[in-house]
Amino acid sequence: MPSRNSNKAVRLRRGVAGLAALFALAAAALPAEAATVTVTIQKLVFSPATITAKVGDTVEWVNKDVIAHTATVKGGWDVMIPAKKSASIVLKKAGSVDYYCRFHPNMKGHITVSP
Ligand SMILES: [Cu+2]
Repeated sequence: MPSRNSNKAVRLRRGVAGLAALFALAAAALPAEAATVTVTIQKLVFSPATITAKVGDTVEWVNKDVIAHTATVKGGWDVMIPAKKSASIVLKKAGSVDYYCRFHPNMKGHITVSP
C-alpha cells in the first residue's frame, strides 16, 4: 500500500527533524567551547591560508620549515614561530584580519573571527 509507506516516511522524517532540533537546543544551551585551529607552515606557505574561528579560539601555527616565520597583522598582533616549533595566540576580537610573515612577505594568511 503506497499510502501506508508514505505515512511511515513522513513519521520518519518528523522523527529525524525532532532529533536534530533537540541536538540544536542542547548545543545552544552549552557554553561555547573554545577550539584550536591549526595552521601548518611548510615550504613558506600557510596552510590552510584562510581560516575561520571565533573570539576565544586559539590559532596554532606549526612550523615544519627549518627557518623561523612570523604571523603578523599590520597594526595588530605578531607571533614568532621558530623553526620546527609551534606558537599560538588566543583571538581576542571579532573581525577579518590579513596576516603575513615579516621575513617572507609573500607568505600570507587570512582569519575571519566571528564574535
Ligand atoms: Cu616566513
